[in-house]
Amino acid sequence: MAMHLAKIRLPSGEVRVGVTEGDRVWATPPGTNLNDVLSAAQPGARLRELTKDAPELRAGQVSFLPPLDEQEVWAAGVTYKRSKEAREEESKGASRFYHLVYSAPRPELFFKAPAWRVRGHGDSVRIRRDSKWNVPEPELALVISPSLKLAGFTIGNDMSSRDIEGENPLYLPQAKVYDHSCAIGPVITLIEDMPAWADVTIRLIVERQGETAFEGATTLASMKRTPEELISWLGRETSFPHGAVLLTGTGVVPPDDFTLMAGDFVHIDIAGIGRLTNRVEQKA
Ligand code: DO4
Ligand code: MG
Repeated sequence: MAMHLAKIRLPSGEVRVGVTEGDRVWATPPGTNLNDVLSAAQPGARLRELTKDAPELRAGQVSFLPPLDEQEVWAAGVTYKRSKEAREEESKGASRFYHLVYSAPRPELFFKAPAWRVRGHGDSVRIRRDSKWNVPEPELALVISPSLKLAGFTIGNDMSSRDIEGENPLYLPQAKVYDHSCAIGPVITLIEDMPAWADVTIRLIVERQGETAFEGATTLASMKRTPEELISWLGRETSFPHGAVLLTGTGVVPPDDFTLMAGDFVHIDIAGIGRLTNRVEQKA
């Protein structure tokens, strides 16, 4: 069974880097941070060494925090045809820019959240009060070391207000960046433990009052860009002393008559990583 990296809160309240294997969890010694593992030449071996004397816990005894220390979260956009087409539809006057960015060598990259604004597995995510058309965006997230090496993968939800972006693409930061608009987790899968790229399925399920209100899926075979390409553009003129997390864009867009509602649950499953679940809320 594959090992995963996590940031956990222990029953004592202490926060540690953790290792999970199925339902079993081990904490690394105090003072270890995620980059100590992610920057190691052999992250899997480093994890085993750090946890060799740790007592075994069960997943139910700990809570899973966003797997971040001080890493910034960035996001790529329009990396799947489905995302390009949905945005061309929602933003009539500006549709040609989505076509251009889908085909251009330079990808769309935007700053999504500092680590402190990121929500974890089991936390709530938010829809804006000044928007009537909101969707989750289920995305593979690249975990990048300070030296810009791809170290692993996690799951991201790039919550988005489609009517705000559709009104004018210059409103993108308001459609994408607000309190509780980004969730990441629950664990990081090291690259050596990830299934073959083209076989990786990303599935989105929106649950409303116990029923499935929307379900859709894609595979990484449909992504137009490679992780290496996105990381090289991200790091061209920007350094990341704490490393970074890069969301790679959505390939699952619900139909135009669908919007999230407060009380919905968003489940995102990515093969080889697990499930990220968040409840949707709207500020009173
Ligand atoms: O162009 C706007 C953002 C696109 C995006 O977030 C995505 O394709 O996932
Ligand atoms: Mg997105």
